[in-house]
Amino acid sequence: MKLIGSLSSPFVRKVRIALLEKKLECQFESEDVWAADTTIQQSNPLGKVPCLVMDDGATLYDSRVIVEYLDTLSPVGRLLPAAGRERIDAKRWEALADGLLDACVLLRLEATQRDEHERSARWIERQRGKVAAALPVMAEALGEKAYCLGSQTSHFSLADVAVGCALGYLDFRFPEIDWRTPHPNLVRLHERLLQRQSFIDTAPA
Ligand SMILES: N[C@@H](CCC(=O)N[C@@H](CS)C(=O)NCC(=O)O)C(=O)O
Repeated sequence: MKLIGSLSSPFVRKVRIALLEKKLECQFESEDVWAADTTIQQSNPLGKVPCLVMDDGATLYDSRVIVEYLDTLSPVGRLLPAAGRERIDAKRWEALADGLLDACVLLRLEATQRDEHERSARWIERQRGKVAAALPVMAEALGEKAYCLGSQTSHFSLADVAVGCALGYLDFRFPEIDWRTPHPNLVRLHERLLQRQSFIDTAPA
């Protein structure tokens, strides 16, 4: 398998963490999707990373589909519960964390890919509002649990991978957004996740 991506993308990081947690071998091919000569659309018509090239040459995107596929390849480091309410809870956590990241990526594009006169204050405000609204919902759902998923006894899952990537990206690209002061339980989760080798090895760069 080959993963096409960039070391700064939080969506690519989600897949890299899944590969490490599941101890799956995979080549990494670095791709700058913003470069004029990018060939990403030969693998993903949407022109986005991550994109997974499977051994038979078929390609998979996006990060949610890739991670779900990887989880079927081995019982090691199971990331998604097999079925039922817990499985869909994990997917909802992932949708929330990815949605926060979508807003962050749009904010970043506004700042890096558009000229000053093209930028829209209303659009920026709208995206910032999504980030600001998602964080307290995450904190409320986490409560005093060690990990996102489960009620009394929580356990590490894809939900934590997704939330950890979202919080890590905020620190990486938006250090001015203070999510720590209002949400000490998210800080505790983030610190717990940062002790895992998979998170250490994939720190955004
Ligand atoms: N929903 C997608 C989002 C992927 C995404 O937005 N990737 C960004 C890099 S962080 C990208 O490739 N953007 C290029 C573009 O929008 O043209 C996923 O989960 O994989």
